Amino acid sequence: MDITKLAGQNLPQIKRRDFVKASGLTALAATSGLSIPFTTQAKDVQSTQSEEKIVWSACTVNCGSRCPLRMHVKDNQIIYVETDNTGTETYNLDHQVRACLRGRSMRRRVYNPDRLKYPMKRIGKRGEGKFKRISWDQALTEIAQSLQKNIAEYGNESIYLNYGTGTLGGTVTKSWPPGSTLIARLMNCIGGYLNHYGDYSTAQIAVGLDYTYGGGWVLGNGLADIENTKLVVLFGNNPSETRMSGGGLTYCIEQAREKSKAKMIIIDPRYTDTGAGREDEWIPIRPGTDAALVSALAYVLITENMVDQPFLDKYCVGYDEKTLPKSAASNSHYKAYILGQSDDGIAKTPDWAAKITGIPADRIVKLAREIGQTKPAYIAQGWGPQRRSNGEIISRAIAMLPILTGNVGISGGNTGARESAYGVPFVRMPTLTNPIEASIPMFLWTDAIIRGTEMTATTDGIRGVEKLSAPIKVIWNYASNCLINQHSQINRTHDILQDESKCELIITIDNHMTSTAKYSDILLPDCMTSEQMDFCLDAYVANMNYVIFADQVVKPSFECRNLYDMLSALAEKLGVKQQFTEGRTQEEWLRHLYQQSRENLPELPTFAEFRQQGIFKKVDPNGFKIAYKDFREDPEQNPLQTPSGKIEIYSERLAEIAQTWKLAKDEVIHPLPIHVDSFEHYGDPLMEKYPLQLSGFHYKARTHSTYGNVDVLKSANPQEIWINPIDAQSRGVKNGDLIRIFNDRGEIHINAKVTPRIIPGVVALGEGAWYAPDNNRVDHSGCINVLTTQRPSPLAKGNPQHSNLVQIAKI
Ligand SMILES: Nc1nc2c(c(=O)[nH]1)N[C@H]1C(S)=C(S)[C@@H](COP(=O)(O)OP(=O)(O)OC[C@H]3O[C@@H](n4cnc5c(=O)[nH]c(N)nc54)[C@H](O)[C@@H]3O)O[C@H]1N2
Ligand SMILES: Nc1nc2c(c(=O)[nH]1)N[C@H]1C(S)=C(S)[C@@H](COP(=O)(O)OP(=O)(O)OC[C@H]3O[C@@H](n4cnc5c(=O)[nH]c(N)nc54)[C@H](O)[C@@H]3O)O[C@H]1N2
Ligand code: SF4
Ligand SMILES: [Mo]
Repeated sequence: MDITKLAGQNLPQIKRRDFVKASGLTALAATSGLSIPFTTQAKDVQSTQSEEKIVWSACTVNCGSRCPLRMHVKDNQIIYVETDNTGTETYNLDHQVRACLRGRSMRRRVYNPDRLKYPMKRIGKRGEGKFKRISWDQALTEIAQSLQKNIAEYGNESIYLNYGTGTLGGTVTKSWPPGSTLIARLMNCIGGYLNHYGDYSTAQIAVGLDYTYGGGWVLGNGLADIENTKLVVLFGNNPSETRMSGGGLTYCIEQAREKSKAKMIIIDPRYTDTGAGREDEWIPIRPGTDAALVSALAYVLITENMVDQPFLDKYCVGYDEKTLPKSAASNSHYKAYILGQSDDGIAKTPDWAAKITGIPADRIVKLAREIGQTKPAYIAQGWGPQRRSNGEIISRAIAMLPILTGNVGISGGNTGARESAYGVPFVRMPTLTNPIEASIPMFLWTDAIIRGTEMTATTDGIRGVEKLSAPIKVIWNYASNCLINQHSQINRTHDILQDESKCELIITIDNHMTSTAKYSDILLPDCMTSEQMDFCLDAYVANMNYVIFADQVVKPSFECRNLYDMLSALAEKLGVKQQFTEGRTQEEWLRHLYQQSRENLPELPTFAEFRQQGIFKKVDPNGFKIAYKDFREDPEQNPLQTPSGKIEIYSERLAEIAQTWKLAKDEVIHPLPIHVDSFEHYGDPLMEKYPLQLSGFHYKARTHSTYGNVDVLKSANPQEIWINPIDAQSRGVKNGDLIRIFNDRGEIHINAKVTPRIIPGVVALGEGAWYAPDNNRVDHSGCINVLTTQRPSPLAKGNPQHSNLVQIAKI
């Protein structure tokens, strides 16, 4: 690989030292744990170039972190990017929030040849990528007219705000949830819009775990609490890749373990970067079978007397006959299920689970003893295990381990959910009220285009109304690549969008010519974060959180306009400018929000001081987060928000749904967190045709698709399909070979990474590569959504994007 060539080709003005820093060499150094002396290089820059300024900006993408970027600018050009230089290395206090290699390559997104430069209108077919340049006035006039026409004909329920998280960390620019965006604010001025609920991240766990613990989103102990634990068990949780910032969780987990010396066991089909030699044990598991593993662990815990019986009696419903709800049949409790005394008559022994999970029985026994005998234990799941066709029930099953062992509500323990983080109480942009009550599961928007008015509460999980009154006619895609790249089953979406009489207008507001942009009717070129002023917040960190002053670093490129300005101009055309702007500019709004925030947080400096210092950090005044501590201390006074007020191992609400909802034969909803098969999983009859499980993951090369067009990141972290040597050998595939991956939904051609870091029978592909189809619809980038399905999971109606069956062959 010639990195010099790659790095130079798009950016001829690039400087040598900049190249070294943003190059793949540094990326490799970062992944191998080497540190690069950035500050020394910065000094070098300053001493030779006197008029250079440093301006604070931020990376606001949806990776769970948010990072400050200190941009070196000269002559309105970003020449160099650094990160936080304030604070110390003291974890959980004011430690430095260091950007990852993606953020540090921000310059390459700003000056990327894919930048959208002018408003454009589609002239070819959707997806062809043929556009003509139009004026801002024409673009906004056409949008205003189309909105008015569709509202008159179909009502505001036909206007949809698509999922999009490209600027999740922004304040004025925040892109999700829809109700927090400026698009919503504008639509609310003209009668509202069709909302969505749930997200691609956590659709199944958000619904599933709520039945166990209640109260909506289920909390976990903060990761910092790992310093009080003896054992860390992570199910499909990979913070070293999914929370990469130095301000984020990967740093916390290491620092906390440094203190507690807790043992760490990782359960994942892949040997992840979170392991990378730092784990004590990696237990490879067949995807989608965690509930079988947990059931067998429960079997050992029960038969070897390691369950916390007083905890189960006092705090839980349905562990055994004593606490089973009256409505439940006798012997329908969890213990009976595990011991084989309920309907199926199968004891969930380690031997039983070994066949399903691929984990040897003796290893299961050992793990059970380890969990049963080490207290407290921090047991957590990432969101990989739940992004599946049986994800709801899997998320509940994993939570059974801390429940059975009484680890809930104590320091050093956890609920089985992912960690909670502290949030700074900063004031957000007000977006007015949406008069439209209807809301769809975020995953079903393609269906809402073709059969919207057939969709009801019980068939498709429609909320707010019994039934939709209109199909989707207009789509807003703001900071979203979810029209194509990030939504499942691209070829189905393609077919649906080809019929322009169905969805009549697709508006995309983005910085780059993405695959979503190519399927849009009107393209509005947005400013990048560094081309405007905003506050950046909402990172996932442990006990310390922060807000970043993202200042305007350079003037907008080409004809780009920021979201606030373009929507203000559209508001004027729609006759609602005063209501939309309240007479403020973007900067005036930020000053206004800041003033309000200072009332919540008196320690915030003045606006001018904040601008200068760039980042404001605050440590959680309440110390380490321990989820459901109050409940543990006094369950009578502090009941959970479940119907019983207790942890519901047996859920009567789920028993009722299982009776009343229409489900296909291969879909199971069950009152207990049992192991079930589901579509496109191990054991599916479809495996005869497609014998490999294709599992996705979130990749360090990108944040979803964002940064996916940065050449140096691409060359340092190539897009490859992981395949075990056993599966490769039987197909004659060698490392680096070009292979076909296919199922009935599509085909990808990409290179193989033959590695023992993946369990046999499973192949893995990082999500987010930029869809690159040829004329036969074969993708050549490794965009996994060519192969994923739009069939939703049974309970949440969520995206089962990690559950896919495929075959591969050498080309
Ligand atoms: N198969 C599969 N698919 C998945 C997933 C998976 O695991 N597997 N994960 C899912 C998950 S969890 C999520 S959250 C979604 C994420 O899906 P998206 O929210 O669509 O995330 P991105 O692909 O990063 O797309 C964000 C878009 O915002 C744009 N953008 C970035 N900065 C700016 C800006 O300043 N202004 C504007 N206007 N645009 C900007 C980017 O160019 C990009 O087009 O993907 C989901 N899709
Ligand atoms: N670098 C980077 N960071 C990101 C993102 C990104 O795109 N790039 N996206 C961000 C977003 S929006 C989100 S939602 C989060 C996503 O965070 P997660 O959903 O937790 O991330 P994934 O990589 O999908 O899954 C985590 C791990 O679960 C494993 N896994 C998959 N299936 C199973 C299973 O059945 N059982 C078990 N035990 N393990 C399984 C995967 O191999 C992976 O290592 O990441 C965030 N962080
Ligand atoms: S991609 Fe995430 S971790 Fe990396 S710089 Fe941006 S916000 Fe930070
Ligand atoms: Mo996500």
